[in-house]
Amino acid sequence: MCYLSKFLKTLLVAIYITTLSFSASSAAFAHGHQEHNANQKTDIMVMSGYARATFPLAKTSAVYFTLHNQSDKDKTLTSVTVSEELASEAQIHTTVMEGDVMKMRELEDGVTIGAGEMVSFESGGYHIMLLGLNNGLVEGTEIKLTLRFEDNDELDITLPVNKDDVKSHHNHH
Ligand SMILES: [Cu+2]
Repeated sequence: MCYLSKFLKTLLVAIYITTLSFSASSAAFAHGHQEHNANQKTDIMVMSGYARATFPLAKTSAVYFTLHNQSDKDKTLTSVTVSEELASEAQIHTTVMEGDVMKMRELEDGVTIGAGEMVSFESGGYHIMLLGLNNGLVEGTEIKLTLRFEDNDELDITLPVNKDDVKSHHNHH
């Protein structure tokens, strides 16, 4: 837990390898905050979303959620935007192993969610990286993001800022 928190707070790398199993993710996230922002236009439901709280001078943080594509065609999340007051940029990242080191990499082509499928953005995998935070992220506040999809659909979402990884809490039960 301490080891985990340090890495989370400094955001050097993602922390532990999590199997991107949708069923496992759903079970873990069931204890977390439920944020259902269904949007008829995009047919994408955002579940269990949150941004990680930081110390005040932190310049980066990460956002996690599960996207459920409720339409009958594939959807690709191509970009995410954040208000300038909060941060200078939001990027779609993945986590990859380079030798023994986990590194984050921007996904220029975005992430595709197959028709009817769910994709989890979580520690050790996909995540939304916030860069150039102005005042860090304060626990208990909310942030607004706009998700953009390849067909120019947009989805505005509001997510809570939580201090810890939902799964860290879960592991203490
Ligand atoms: Cu990242």
